[in-house]
Formats: sequence, structure tokens, C-alpha cells
Amino acid sequence: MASMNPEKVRNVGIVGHGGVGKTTMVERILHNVGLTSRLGSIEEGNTVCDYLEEEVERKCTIAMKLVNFNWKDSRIHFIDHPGYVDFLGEIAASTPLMDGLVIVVDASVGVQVGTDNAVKYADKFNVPRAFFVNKLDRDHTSFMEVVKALQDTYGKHCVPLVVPMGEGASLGGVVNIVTGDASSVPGGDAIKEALVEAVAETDEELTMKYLETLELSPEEFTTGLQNGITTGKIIPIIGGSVSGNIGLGELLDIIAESFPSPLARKVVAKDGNENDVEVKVGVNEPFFAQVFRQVVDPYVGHLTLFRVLSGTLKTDSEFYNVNSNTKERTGKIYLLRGKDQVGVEEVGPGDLAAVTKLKNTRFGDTMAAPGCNVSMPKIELPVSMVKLAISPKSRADEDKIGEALNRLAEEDPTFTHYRDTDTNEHVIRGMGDLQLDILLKRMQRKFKVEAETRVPKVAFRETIKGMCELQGKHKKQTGGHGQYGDVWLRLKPNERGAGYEFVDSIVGGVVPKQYIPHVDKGAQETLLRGVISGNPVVDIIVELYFGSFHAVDSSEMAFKLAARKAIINGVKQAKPCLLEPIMEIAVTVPSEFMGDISGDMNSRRGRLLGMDSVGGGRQVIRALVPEAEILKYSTELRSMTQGRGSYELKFSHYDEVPELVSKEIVAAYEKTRSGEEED
Ligand SMILES: Nc1nc2c(ncn2[C@@H]2O[C@H](COP(=O)(O)OP(=O)(O)OP(=O)(O)O)[C@@H](O)[C@H]2O)c(=O)[nH]1
Ligand SMILES: [Mg+2]
Repeated sequence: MASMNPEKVRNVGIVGHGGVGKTTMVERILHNVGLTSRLGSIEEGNTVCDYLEEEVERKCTIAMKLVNFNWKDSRIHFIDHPGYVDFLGEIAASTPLMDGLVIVVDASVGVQVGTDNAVKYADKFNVPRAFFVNKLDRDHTSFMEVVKALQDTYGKHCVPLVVPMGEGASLGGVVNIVTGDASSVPGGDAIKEALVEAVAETDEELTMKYLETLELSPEEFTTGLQNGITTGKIIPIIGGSVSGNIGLGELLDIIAESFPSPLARKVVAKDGNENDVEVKVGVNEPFFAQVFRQVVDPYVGHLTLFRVLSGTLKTDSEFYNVNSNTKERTGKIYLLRGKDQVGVEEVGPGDLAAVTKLKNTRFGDTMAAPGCNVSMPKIELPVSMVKLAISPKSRADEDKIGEALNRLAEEDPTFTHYRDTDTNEHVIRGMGDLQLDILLKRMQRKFKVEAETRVPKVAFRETIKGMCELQGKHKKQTGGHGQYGDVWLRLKPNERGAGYEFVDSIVGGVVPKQYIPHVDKGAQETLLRGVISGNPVVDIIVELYFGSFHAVDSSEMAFKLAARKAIINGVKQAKPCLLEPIMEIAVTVPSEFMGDISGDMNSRRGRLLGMDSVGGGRQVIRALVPEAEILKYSTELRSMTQGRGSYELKFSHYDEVPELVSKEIVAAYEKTRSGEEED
């Protein structure tokens, strides 16, 4: 395996919508090349890739997996990806480092959201690709219909190259239009014509030649096609059936012959000033690689997965982590095949490999030869929008939960957790409900930590709209030493966003100097706890303008309590109201959903800001909407658009809650407080 000629190494991401047959494809190929003695299946839960307990349970992939195998004289690395949109982060993480993609399409459904997402990432990073139209063994499928849909959606440079013989139950095999006999399939000659034209269009010289002679020589055609695929100017469409074992050899041939070699990759890194620096690619160049995944598992240990961009890394050697500015030792280097680890002596350009037990190396880091001072650009991940509040089930869980969540976040960088200081809740955040659900299940299984979740609280605020002046007096005569504090406060609204302000207007020492900071403190503490709804009171000016004291009984505490009394009564008198966070939302949907989505925004108390069309027949709807109305938007948008919508959120400002809504919140708060005494 070691010292493979990098010219012959291919690394390819297998992507596409959920359930189209990606994992089954990888399983079938590993079996065909003789790496597995038994063919596993999704139904039986015994495939090489879907080995996680949660994957077997749900019969779908939830985390990317690596496999590698030899095909003729090439070494091919595959990454099998999840198709479900909650795990889009996996595609985002690996695609920047892939030399090619196979986008699998289900012939019985056609183009889906997962197809679109895959194409979006392929376009973003300019990755050459092929479409594999799967499940042609199923009745009522038509290869040419899917071809048409792909061309209509993604352009005429998507061209059929491997076409089926027969359809549905009578699918008998496939023919490569170029290397096989095109005339043996109906319409084969026309397909070849179209392919020749597409090839001619990839290159000016070929175009000229074609226009003059109306043909290309076989060599011109073959090399033109290969170059076209390598450069992404041609996207071949390959028909087949993974379960019927049809079309896979043809697919692998195309990958081996026409997908680019890692040596052809232009590697652009950044120097310390964020300037682009091209890194030379070659086996004998200094080692240069990037981490795209970590696996943290009590059984397989801590694995760091990386792609070698240039140079060679040997077992038991040292490398330099440019991001953490540390030296690390590799120990053993492994190639992965699902959960199996195969030790190798060295890895080179194009290889996807793993090392264990690194201390200071994280997702996205650049691994390099000592002395290197450039690093790969940060890997951008989709923004996670779904939040849940989490609390440990027991005391024992409480001690372990932070560490467990940290480990989960290491594996899946689209997942984060933090304490929300506004609501005092522990919040987890991810791409979707399914992802969070699975992560919590994994936390329970892997780290034996159990937790409960609920919809997170909205960080409401209180403020006042009116002014008031009032006295707060704290007086108690106990046995010996009494308590005496007396303040007169003026409460006024402050500008929105200006926060709390304390004004000392005491003249003549009616409240002695040493007590004034405690009036301020008492006011602040009371405001923080809230008055009408248990949420902090903000944007308020508290002016201390009069008071009295007692030579013996006055104390710091007594003045604090006096201030507290004045604040509680004062806020209630000064036209209190609630404020809520307003978010700016941008929802991207296919145009046909525009009306539904904007109507729905209105019913969520949203205010439309505008709409713009973006590529691919999509619209972006921008609106301001209260956070309280979109706590479950991810699920709701998904069901409104059959999963074809996405959205981004950012905090905009605080605004007043309409009276009807605020009444409910205040009533709910009072209910929780009935029984508690307020002095
Ligand atoms: N009829 C038919 N069924 C297939 C074919 N390929 C896969 N399937 C079935 O499709 C289902 C989904 O297959 P998977 O391999 O799990 O699909 P996937 O693309 O990996 O799905 P995710 O991991 O969820 O993204 C399974 O029940 C497979 O048996 C095929 O060629 N023909
Ligand atoms: Mg899968």
C-alpha cells in the first residue's frame, strides 16, 4: 500500500440526498474488489460504513466514513457521507479537500435537496464530479428523464456517459457510450453525438476543429472528454443500480481515468498576513496536510483524520501544527476502512489517513513539516440554528456533562454548547433536531451521561415607559440594634440599549455618603432579578434625590433593602413593559414557496424587509421576527418546504412585546411565584 504513485491516487467524496444508496454503493464496491467476504446491507445493519449503533438503528449514515481500495492500478479513497440535511456539516468539512465527488441520485425521485446541497458545495470549491443515477432496477424509472432534470437544473454540460440497457426489472446492464458500442442502446448514437459536441465545447481548438469537420478524432474525443471531466467542464452522468451491481465498474474506471490526480491540485494556503501562498505539490516536497475530522470514541480512541496535500508523512515521525504552533508525534499512521484501522508505513499526496493520540491538533488545523509558516484556509461550516436548553438528569450526570459535550463538539464542529448568561440556561446548538437527538443518545451511550432538554427560554427584558418618584423605607425595631434606611428615588426610562444609570442628587448629606453606593447596588440587584416577569429590567435611570438616616440603626444593608423596596414598587408604577429579542432572518426557498413563507412570517409577528432572487430559482426572504416565534422554525420550515428551505438568523435588537403577549408572560410568571412572599 505504501509509496503508491500519487499520480494514481484518487480521493472522492460520495454525496447526495439521504437514502439514495451511497452506503450500499460503497459496500458493494468493497465486496467487488474482494475486501469483504460478505456483502453487508443497510437492512441487516451490517455494512462497513454504517457501523455506529445509531446508524444501525436508524438505517442511515450520520457521520462520514473513510474507506480505501485498489482499482486496477489506482488507489481510491472514498468518503461516504450522510445525506440527511442535519449532517450537511460533514460535506462542508470534507469537500474543500476532495479531488472529486460522486453525486448519487435516486432515479425514482430525481433531483432532491441533498442533490442541490452537494452541487452547491462542489461548485463552491470547484470540485470535478460525476452523477450516478442509481436504482434504475426499480420500475417506473427512466434514466433519460433524470438526465433531463439534471441538465435543466445544472446545465447542458451534464452529459450521459454510461447508459442503461433496458429499464426497471428488465435492466440488463450498462454501456459506456465512448468505450462501448453506443448503437447497442436505443438513442445511443444521439447521446454520443451530444457528447462529442459537449467535448468540442470544452476547448477552443476542439471547437474550431469540430465546426470545420463536424467530427473529432477518437484521440481528440477521449482526451477531450478526460480533460473536460478533470476540469469540471463536463459532468458525466452514469446510470446503474447498486443493488443489481450494475454500473459500478464503469464508475470506477471513470474515476481512475478522468478524475484529477492529487498532483494536479492547486494548493493555496495563507501566510500570517492572510495573503495567498501557493504550496508546491509533490511526493518529495515538504509535508503539508489538513485535518477534516476528529473521531472521539471510547472504543476506537481519539483519531485525527487528515488529507495529505503534499509531501510524505512517515510512521513515528514528527510534524508541526501551524495553527497551535506545536510539534506533535505521529505514532502509527492508519488508513481506515469503516471502523477498521490498517497501519501503514507512510502516506503521500491525496491520501486520507488517521493518526491517534494527538494533543494539540484540532479540526481544520494544518499539519506540516517543521519550519512551515503558511496554513490552509479555515474550513467554513454551515451556521447552526437549532437551540435546546439542556440539564443533567442527576448529580452524577452534572459532573460529567460538560466534558461529554466538549468531546461531542470535537467530533462534530457544527455542534456547540454554552451557558446563556441571560437566561441562565445551558444551551446546546446544532444543525437540526435529529442531529441533537442523536448526539444526546451518543452522549448517553458513550459517556454514560443522561440529560433532559427543552425549548430554551427567550431572554425577555423589562423596562419602564413612565416616570415615578417614590419612597422606599426599611425600618425594623428588634430587641437591641434596629435597622433603618430611607430613600426617595426617581425612576425614568433610559434610551433603548443604554442600560442602567444611577444618578446621585443627594444634597446636604440626607443620605450619608457611605450608604449611597449601597443604594445603587440594591437597585441594580433588584433590577437584575426583574419585577413583573422575572427578567432583568433594562434601560432605566435611577435617581436618588432624598432620604433620611438614623445615627445608630442605619446600615449598608438597611439602605440596600430600602432601595429594593422602592424599585419593586416604582417599576410597577412607571408603566412597565416587556422587551423581546428581535432576530433578522433570511430564509432561502425555491420560488414556489415564497408566498407561503412570507405569509407565515406575518403570522409570526414578523416584518418583511425584502426579497431577492438568488441562483437556481430560489428566493431569499428577509424579515425581522421575534425570537419567541421561531424557536422551532427549523422543523416547521422543513415541513412547509419538504426540506427545501434553509435559513440564517442573527440578533437585531430588542423591541416592545405587544400587550396581549406580554400579559400572558406576566401571568405565567405570577403563577410560578404564587406562594412566594414579596416584602
Ligand atoms: N431498489 C434499489 N434499492 C437500493 C439501491 N441502492 C440502495 N438501495 C436501497 O436504498 C436504501 C438506502 O440505501 P443507503 O445505502 O442507506 O442510502 P444512503 O444514500 O447511504 O443514505 P444516507 O446514509 O441516509 O444518506 C436501502 O434500503 C438500500 O437497500 C438500488 O440500486 N436499487
Ligand atoms: Mg449512507
